[in-house]
Amino acid sequence: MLYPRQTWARAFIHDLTGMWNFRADDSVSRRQGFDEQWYLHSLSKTGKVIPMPVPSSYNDITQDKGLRDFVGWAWYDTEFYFPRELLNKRIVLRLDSVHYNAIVWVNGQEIMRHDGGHLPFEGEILGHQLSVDDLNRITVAVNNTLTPTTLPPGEIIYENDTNRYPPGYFVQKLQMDFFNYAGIHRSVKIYTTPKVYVNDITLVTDYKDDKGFVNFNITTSTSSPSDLRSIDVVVRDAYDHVVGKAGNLKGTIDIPNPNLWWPWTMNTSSPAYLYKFEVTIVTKDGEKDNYLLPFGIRTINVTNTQLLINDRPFYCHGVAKHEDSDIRGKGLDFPLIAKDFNLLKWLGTNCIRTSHYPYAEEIMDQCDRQGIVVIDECPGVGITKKNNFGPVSLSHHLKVMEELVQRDKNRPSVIMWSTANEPDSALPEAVAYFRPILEHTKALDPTRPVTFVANQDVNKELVSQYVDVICINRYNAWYTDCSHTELIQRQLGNDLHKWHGKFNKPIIVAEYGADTIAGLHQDPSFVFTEEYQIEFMNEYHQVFDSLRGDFLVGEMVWNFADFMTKQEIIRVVGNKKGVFTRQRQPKMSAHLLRSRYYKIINSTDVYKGHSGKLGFNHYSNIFPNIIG
Ligand code: BDP
Repeated sequence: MLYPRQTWARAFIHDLTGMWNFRADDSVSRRQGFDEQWYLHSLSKTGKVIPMPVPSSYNDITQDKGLRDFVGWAWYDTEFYFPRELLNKRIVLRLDSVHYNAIVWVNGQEIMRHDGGHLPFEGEILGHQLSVDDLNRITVAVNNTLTPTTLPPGEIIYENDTNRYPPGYFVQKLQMDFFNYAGIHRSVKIYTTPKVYVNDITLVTDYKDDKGFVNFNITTSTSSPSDLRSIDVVVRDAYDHVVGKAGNLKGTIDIPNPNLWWPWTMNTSSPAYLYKFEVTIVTKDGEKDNYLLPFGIRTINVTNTQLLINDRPFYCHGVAKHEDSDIRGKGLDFPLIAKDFNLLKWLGTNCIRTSHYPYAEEIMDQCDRQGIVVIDECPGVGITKKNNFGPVSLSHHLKVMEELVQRDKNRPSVIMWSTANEPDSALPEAVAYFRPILEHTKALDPTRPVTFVANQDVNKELVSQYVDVICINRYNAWYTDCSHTELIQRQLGNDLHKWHGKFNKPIIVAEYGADTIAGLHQDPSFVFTEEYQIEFMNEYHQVFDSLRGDFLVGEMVWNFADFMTKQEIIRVVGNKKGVFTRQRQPKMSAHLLRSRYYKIINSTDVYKGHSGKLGFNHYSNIFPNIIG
């Protein structure tokens, strides 16, 4: 499945962004919509509908608490015209992300179903299912219920004590802290391709001396290449000059003097250099398809102590993020994407983790373009109960990794696949569960390291032996020994040494952080104040500095920005561990981090060695009193 990109052969892409009709099925069974077949008619004819923006989460759009916290099936529909002259094409309906289960109908006929948010799915609409004289209708039913076998897992608890709860009362229990935003989160598009079309492209790049290699494998909808009159493969540089050619579906193209793809902090002259891979096929009947894929030439390797990009050690000074915003929830939001990338650069960040689910392709495009490296994580967060490790969960998890690798395999920014966040990897069941997931992911893509993010005690950890890079989350002086920042260096230092001693693999600290209410100050520091967050982070930074260049290959603060959570007594309107507020204003900690990251950029020999010192000196002493 290729992302719908406009080319001369694929000019028609109709984006259904806008106000859709919306109706939550609040019947006790949540099945009224199916019983009454709401998909057969315009939703507005079935009962009261409200306008709902697509893309967005439906939770924070209205003033209705019931809808914010709704669990069950919610229904959407919208209408569109389809051009008569395109009826002879292959017509595809693509939804970039619907959370969680989705069923999609066109003019009352079911087109497809999909389980799981954050990843795209598509299906063909047949010409006879469409009208060219009248409006057509798309209906989408979305169910946000999380169960022991969904990713992330959750549980519906029925409360049977009628002294305390009305009959049929249930609550959704979550096993992660972030709010379970739901709805049609990303774009919905109708596009066409020729009937014989380019189905998939896999690119694997390499280089040696002054030559780059682009190993390509193209699949088309026709299984027999003899159905094709011609195949033209062309590689263009950033100026659109042709730098390589081929005439087959599989092979290697040599690129003389390649511009390698580098993270933006590692090359001043041409960071994040993107080439274009263009394929044109012509069938015996003269039908033509054409697809253009941006890509970069780079390699990733791992040793016992290092993560290498293009054979140079890479240190990740990054942030773990969330897709989260006021009002839109997890809905695709271009101004927010642009702002976040400006803030990532302002911070001096060279790496993000897509905690705890795959981010929008529009975000990934910016990572490729702007040179931000990505640890690409699947929605395997909160796999902590024994009933989350069964065969149904496993087969779904394997499928999700396939969908993720399929979606992002050609992205130069993606340097690692993360299969989960904080599962109970000390349970014996975890080995039988994660070993095949890690091995399967590696088999799908042998070119990138695989990992999961651990939080167990090193002595109890069972799964990390199967990863390439160890990622761990640590909350010393927050969830343990709260307020005792004086213990951080001793505890974290000893801990990291033990992890490396036991597994002999490079380590990234993938989370560390303290909840901080912006504007709350107290000196001496006190938990939840900005002073505490700074003091806390400074202690972690001392440890990171002592191990950087040894086996520590990255640090990621938790979190880039404050984000919404479920309601619980340890959160005051959301998780406040951001270095930015939810509205993207900096806390003191953002300035501290910025100062630190620019210092790292300036002082890391490998960056100097490659392309000269970057011109960011003036950032390193903005807060000399803070960084000491
Ligand atoms: C970590 C989780 C992350 C939470 C964080 C926290 O990985 O999703 O938001 O704790 O509690 O354990 O702030």
